[in-house]
Amino acid sequence: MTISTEALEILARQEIEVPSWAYGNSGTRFKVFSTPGTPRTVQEKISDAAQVHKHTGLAPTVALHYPWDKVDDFGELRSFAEGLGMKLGTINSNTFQDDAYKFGSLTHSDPAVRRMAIDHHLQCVDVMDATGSRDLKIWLADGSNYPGQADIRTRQDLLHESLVEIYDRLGDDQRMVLEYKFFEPAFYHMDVPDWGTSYVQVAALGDRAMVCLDTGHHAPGTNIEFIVAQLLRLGKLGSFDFNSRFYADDDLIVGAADPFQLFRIMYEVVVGGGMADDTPVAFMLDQCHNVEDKIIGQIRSVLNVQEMSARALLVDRNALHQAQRAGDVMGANGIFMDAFYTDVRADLAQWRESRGLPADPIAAYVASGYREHIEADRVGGNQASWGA
Ligand code: LRH
Ligand code: MN
Ligand code: MN
Repeated sequence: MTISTEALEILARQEIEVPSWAYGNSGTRFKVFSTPGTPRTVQEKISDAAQVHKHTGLAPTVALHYPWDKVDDFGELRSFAEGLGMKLGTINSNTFQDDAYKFGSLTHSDPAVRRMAIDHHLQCVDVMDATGSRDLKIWLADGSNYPGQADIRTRQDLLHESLVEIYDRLGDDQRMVLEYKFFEPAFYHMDVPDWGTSYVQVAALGDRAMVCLDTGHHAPGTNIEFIVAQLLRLGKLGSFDFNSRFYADDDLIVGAADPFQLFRIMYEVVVGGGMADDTPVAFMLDQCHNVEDKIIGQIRSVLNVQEMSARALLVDRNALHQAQRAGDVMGANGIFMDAFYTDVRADLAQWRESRGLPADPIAAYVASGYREHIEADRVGGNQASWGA
């Protein structure tokens, strides 16, 4: 099986957004290991992100987290990024680090805290106006740890009220994506725990509010590709936060833990129109690199998404539908698995070269000397960490 010309055209327009926080030091609650050459400023994070794009041609935008990536002049930051051939992407809000948010933010029972959280989001939209970003991503840490601690039903109503105010501030070309997560930091209930809750909340707002699916935010065993199919069917899949996990919200390299799951997800994206020219689906990474090289980790991640997209595009859909209609269980499964087991790496390497990109992006990055350069250059100052 080789990748068709039509599939290559689809792959040529694929873009995967990288997160600024992937380039900072991160870790677990036990230890954050630092890496020489880690960025000290937002500009240095964007420079590192530009390396991923330079060697893969796949990642022209970088998502920012506010206020982790706060600067005085976001217009200037936009020009800086553009000078490196990059664009600023999704603005991620942050209502999980202030003391005021101990018992919630947009769902807090105290109107003063809700006001503070709404105002933060309005500020994020101001940032989007300056950066030219389309998407505001909202992930809430809101929830409770003990049964009875919070009025879970009222909090849904409060969330709706808060989101209405934020949604109304969006420009015509801007969108809101609401990310769900089934646990952590709250352990009994989260106010946006699942796709259904996110869907209900965004559906009540309007067309420019959609769901963000973070692949690491589900209970083990969840059929994520089913959720992808359903949200695409409903026209409400706004974006992905791609990463992989073995146990919890591990934020590991996408496709590292379960490449087959990534294939199944990409297949549903393909059949649901998520790779079409005018797709509303934004592909983003949400990852942290605790022990591995961060830039190489990001290159590996975008390549894994590309590889599984290519394999998903290989599925012989006509033959598959025929087998499905005929009730040919093993035939249908065989057709699906044939595509998954097809190694597309050599074809993609050749195709990359034909487009003026390195056949082996990781080798090209290592040979470029960029790592030695940043290790020597970025001494002194504070290295960025997950969160700053
Ligand atoms: C929450 C989350 C969310 C945040 C990011 C740093 O677990 O996935 O997307 O903004 O981590
Ligand atoms: Mn996420
Ligand atoms: Mn997460």
